[in-house]
Order: sequence, then structure tokens, then C-alpha cells
Amino acid sequence: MYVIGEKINGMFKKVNQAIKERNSAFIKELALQQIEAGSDALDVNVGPESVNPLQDMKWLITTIREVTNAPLAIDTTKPEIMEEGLKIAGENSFINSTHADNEKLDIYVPMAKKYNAKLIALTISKSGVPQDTAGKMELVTNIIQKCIEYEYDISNLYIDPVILPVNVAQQNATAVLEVIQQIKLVSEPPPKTLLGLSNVSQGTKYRSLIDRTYAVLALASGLDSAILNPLDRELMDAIITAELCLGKQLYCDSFLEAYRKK
Ligand code: THG
Repeated sequence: MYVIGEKINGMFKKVNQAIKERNSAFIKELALQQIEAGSDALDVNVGPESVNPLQDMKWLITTIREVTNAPLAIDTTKPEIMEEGLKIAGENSFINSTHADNEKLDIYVPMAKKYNAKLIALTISKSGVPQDTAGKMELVTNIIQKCIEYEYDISNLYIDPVILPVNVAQQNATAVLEVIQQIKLVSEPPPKTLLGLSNVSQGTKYRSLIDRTYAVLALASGLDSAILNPLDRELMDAIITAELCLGKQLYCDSFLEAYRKK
């Protein structure tokens, strides 16, 4: 699975503080720790409390780029911040994210093409988050149609069927698994799938247990990628072990050690 580390997010108090104080050592360390733990890419989000989100985003990306060239998922709802971020982060970045409405897709699909970026598209529209499989698939179809219209390579499209906390939206969690399975049948090549995994356990008592159990279910359903906490060792071990059992990693007795040394 393609792992995007979630930790550089102003939603976390310590990160929010580091952004305010321009504590670059803290951010660099957090970037390197996540890569070391097995992240392929890093999510970058200034958080809800940022007073100057454009400056904060530029500072975060510049700071991270001093220690790693790993792809970045630029996590903002503002198109101007997205574009400035893409300019600094370079090619192979992820646009995180667009909604499924035409007004948003008409901004972000051409932007993804222009900057050679991957595009994460949420199954959210102006009417909200459809909780059932059919409602989510309807939005998936619209997203794909827009990509075809702009001749954007569907294999660079990541559909996020929006996982919500399982304690408030239990049926959504099963619908998301169904969407992950069905997406592979909608086009050739099919889009990839992605989840913000930690959402599933927000506000619950056994976060790590719920995260790793859901990760395994989603992998078995065909999930390609997730934004998650790579510093949760049990989660990362569950993912590797699930991949092994699904035939996506080669077995050896010391598979955990071998994977960690990669
Ligand atoms: N899809 C996409 N992008 C996303 C999400 C998604 N980006 C943001 C988010 N969801 C994924 N990242 C996180 C990061 C942190 C948490 C959850 C998801 C989290 N934070 C603690 C909490 O809310 O309890 C913060 C508190 C703290 O520890 O300080 O759980 O779904 N495309």
C-alpha cells in the first residue's frame, strides 16, 4: 500500500505550535521520522487555526524540502494555496483534494494536469457526503467523466470515498469498503483508491485497534493508498502482514524485519 504520513497537520497541537513559532527543526524531524517508519509520501496541512494559511503552507513545504524529496500531498481547500504549494513542492505532488462538483473539478483537474500532479477526489458534493454505496458511486462517475473531458490520466486519479468516524456513521464504513471494490470495475485503467484512515477512529476509545482492523479490511477490498499515522507500529505491521497474506509481499520468516529495513 502506498502510505502517506498524516503527521504534518496543524490539527495536532505540537505541529500547530511549531508552525506558529517557525520551529523548522521540529517539522524536519517529523518528516524524517515518518519516512523512516515507511511513508512513501507526506501529507501537509496547516490546520484549522492558521491565521495566514498561504504563508504557513509555503513555509512548511520549503522546510520539508530541506530534508526530503518525498512526494507531498498538499492538503488545503483553497485553490490559490494549492497552486502555490504545487510550485514549491515540485512534480509528483498530490492535490489533496477536490470535491466531486463540476465547479471544483473544473479548477482542480486542469491544475493537476498543468503541474503533473496526482489528484485526490473526495466523494463529497454540495449536498454533502453520500453515506450509501450508490450515492458515492454516482459521484465517482462524475469525477471520471471530468478527467476524461480534460484528458487527465485516470491512473493518476485517487478516489477517496470518505471514511467517517465509525462511532457516528457505522453504515458508511461498510459502504466505503464496497466502493473500494466497485471502483476497479468502472474504467480501464481504473482510478486508484485512498482513505484518510484515522478518521475512522476519531472520538473512539480504541483508536489504534480500530485503525488497524479497518486498514486490513480496506486492503482486502483493494485499497491502494492511505493517509495514516506511520508512527503506529502495530498499524504498519498489520498492513504489511495483510499484504503478505494477500500475496502482495513475498513471504520470508523475517518479513517484518525485512520490510522495516527497506
Ligand atoms: N481524506 C483526505 N485527506 C485528509 C483526510 C481524508 N486529510 C486530513 C485527514 N482526513 C487525515 N489526517 C488526519 C490527521 C489527524 C487525525 C485524523 C486524520 C486525528 N487527529 C487527532 C484527533 O482528531 O483526535 C488530533 C488530536 C491530537 O492528537 O492532537 O485523529 O479523510 N484525502
